[in-house]
Amino acid sequence: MLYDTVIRNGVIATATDVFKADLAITGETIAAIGATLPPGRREIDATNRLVLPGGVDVHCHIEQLSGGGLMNADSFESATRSAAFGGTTSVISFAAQHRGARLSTVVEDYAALARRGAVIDYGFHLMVANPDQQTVEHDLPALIEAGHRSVKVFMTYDAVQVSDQQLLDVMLAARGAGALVCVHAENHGVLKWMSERLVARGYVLPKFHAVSHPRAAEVEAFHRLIAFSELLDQPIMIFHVSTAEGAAVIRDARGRGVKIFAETCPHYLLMTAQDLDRPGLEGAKWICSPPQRTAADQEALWRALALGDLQVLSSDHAPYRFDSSGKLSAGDNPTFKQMANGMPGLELRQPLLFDAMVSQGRMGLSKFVELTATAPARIYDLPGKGSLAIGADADVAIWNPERRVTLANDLHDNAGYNPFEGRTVTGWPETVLRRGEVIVAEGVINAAPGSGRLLLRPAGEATRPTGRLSAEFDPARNFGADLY
Ligand code: DUC
Ligand code: ZN
Ligand code: ZN
Ligand code: ZN
Repeated sequence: MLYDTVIRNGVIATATDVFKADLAITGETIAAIGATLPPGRREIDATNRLVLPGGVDVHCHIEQLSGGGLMNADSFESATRSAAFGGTTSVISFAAQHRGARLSTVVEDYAALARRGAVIDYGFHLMVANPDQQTVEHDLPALIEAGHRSVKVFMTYDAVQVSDQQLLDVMLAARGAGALVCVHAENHGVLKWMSERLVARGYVLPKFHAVSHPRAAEVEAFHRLIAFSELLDQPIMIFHVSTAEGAAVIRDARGRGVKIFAETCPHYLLMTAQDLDRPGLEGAKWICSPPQRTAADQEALWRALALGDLQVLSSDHAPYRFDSSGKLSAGDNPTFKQMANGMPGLELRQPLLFDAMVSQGRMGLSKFVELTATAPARIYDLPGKGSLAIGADADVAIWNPERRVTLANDLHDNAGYNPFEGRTVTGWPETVLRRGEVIVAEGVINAAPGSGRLLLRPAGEATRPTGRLSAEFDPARNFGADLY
């Protein structure tokens, strides 16, 4: 029997093991992993290379209309192409509802865009901004049951935020249908109050964006959200943790048995609020929410990742060009409040983290694989993704651990700038396979737009309540009142 492809003589890494072996592919899946496998129609020499699962980036905004009505800079084609160049082979992006839009239509629209452009496999978070009765009682459960097993809500941003009551509605609907609830958690009132005072006094430069998001706003929203999770016994994912205090709140809640997950992103580990402080409006390129914080926060986040308090590393890819179509859409003298939030991150998420974790020795190869591929695939129930195992999808990235690259303004997304330009990293994904097909080799991509596939997800472990309802939430049992 002849395999389709054999990747030979590499060092294979999973979230638990690192070992030298050949890896064979038949069709779209991994057929064998072993010491000396028989030949394949195609042989890939991986001597002195690492053979890793393709990265799984579960937080990226692609071809998405922002709350402010601004289209982000990427199409599914440009975003997923850039992901592939960085060794990432699966994404979860957002089907983003706006007020007045019907969620089921929104999902159809985003799915059509992805079907046309995506070059890697993709799933959707159901982003709810209009939790009316039709959404909460009909569309949301139906879409969850159809395999979109995660819901996203914002606790801030005027155009998309949900109230506490609405958040509870969405969480209860997710609980009924079986979905993880992902949340952008910052206190809306604090952000508004701070930014209005800053702008009124003329503090409008990009660096004041960081000032306008006090760390207490994150801490307060985490506490409130966790209280809701505890009340309803509904699992949640806290997006983009940025502060030491926020990580501590999560650790504390997990310690008392609340089922919550959390992520952080490369920019919170590798940047600080100083990155916003540049001449003129230049700092707008680094505006994202929550903002970058301090070196002490970086250390606390690394520690939280090492301890398992945070389980996922995502990019929060949200590309806007540094021109009137994006960051500078509000005219000549914009305030930080009018500048689109977000940075491109899909392409460099893995190279930056490989360098920080593996090359600089912070955590090691298996932890890198776990945080950037295996854990996100498990928590979000992406079938066949995130690990190298027999029967799994043959999504493979072959890394040269010695290659040094000075990052330039040459990313394959459409943001037009690289927020990490000028840094040097060691370790680079040179060859990338998606379901057995070589899609990146020698700096060239070969993947047809639309060849990526929609990932529908079963209701997995992360979506399941613990089964320990708080007394208040179970009035039927306690008081004979049927509220749900
Ligand atoms: N913040 C968000 O909440 N979403 C997209 C990007 C960002 O910076
Ligand atoms: Zn229906
Ligand atoms: Zn967010
Ligand atoms: Zn985001």
